[in-house]
Amino acid sequence: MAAKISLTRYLVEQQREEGHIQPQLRLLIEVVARACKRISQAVNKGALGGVLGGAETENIQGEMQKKLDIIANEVLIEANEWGGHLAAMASEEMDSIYLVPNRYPQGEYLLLFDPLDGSSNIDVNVSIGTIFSVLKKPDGDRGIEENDFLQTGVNQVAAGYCVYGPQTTLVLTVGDGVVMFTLDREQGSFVLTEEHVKIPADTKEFAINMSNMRHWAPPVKRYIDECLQGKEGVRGKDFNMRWVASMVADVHRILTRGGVFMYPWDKREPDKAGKLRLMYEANPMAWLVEQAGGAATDGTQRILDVPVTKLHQRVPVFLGSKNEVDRVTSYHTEL
Ligand code: AHM
Ligand code: MG
Repeated sequence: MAAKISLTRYLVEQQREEGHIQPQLRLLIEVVARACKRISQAVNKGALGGVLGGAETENIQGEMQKKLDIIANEVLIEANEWGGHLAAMASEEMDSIYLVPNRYPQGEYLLLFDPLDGSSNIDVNVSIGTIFSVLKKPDGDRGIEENDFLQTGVNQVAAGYCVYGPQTTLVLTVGDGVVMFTLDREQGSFVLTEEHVKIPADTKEFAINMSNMRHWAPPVKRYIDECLQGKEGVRGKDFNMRWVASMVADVHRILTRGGVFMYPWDKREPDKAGKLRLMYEANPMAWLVEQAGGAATDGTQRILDVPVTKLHQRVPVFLGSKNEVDRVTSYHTEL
């Protein structure tokens, strides 16, 4: 029987043979994976670990934090601050950037994360996850500032997520396709379980929060109306709908069997570009989806090209099977 390939071995071989991964980046990915293992343990314990429920604090987005949001954030910071691979971090749960303390060596990378995505699903025992994105810090010895993080998604050097569901699965890209690793709890390591992940170009499955329908813009309403008409309508086929309300779980389904995921702008809060955050939710997911042959836009342009002006910037998201994303994007752009 072929030997199982652990994440460590996979990364070492990528570094040695393919030259895709620099040593500091390899360390960074391993450290993030180690932190995800710890978060997975905390998530698994649930009520037994006293980690469920609210923390009675708000993040900068004005959202109430859960205990596990804060625990996951702390785990990621503690794991990453001392290894010498990072210059600074940014998180959905922190107002501004976190500089690696002076007592540790500074590395060349910047790490962004949503420590626990899908927070509303924690207490009801539904899949949640950690999303991360890695950028390079600008050259030079000056101190890192928030502006240094404001790079478009095309500049990412690694991106991924870890989904805590029936299995704990780490999904990764360094710009050479998408690979998946499943946590083997007996061995305590992530094992390679899927290479060359591909999203089919066509699909009959969409994911959107339908309760917001009355607030959508006309192109989104048109797209969903046509899906709902099924065989009898212009699309000539029936569609199925799924909405987990954890982006990580919805994107994981799309990487596994195709589909289209949408979180559009809507009229509830017209001044907000969307609900999801560009830098640590949309950008890493968009890159993974593109690397698996899918597409990701904000309705008019590639998410990876969206100019960044703020760390916690929001963006509308349409991602998944290419032909469906192209269609809903064309409804936004055609005259
Ligand atoms: P979170 O980062 O606070 O968990 O919020 C992001 C989540 C996404 O995972 C998911 O796609 C969306 O918000 C769910 O929104 P809704 O509550 O409208 O279903
Ligand atoms: Mg989130």
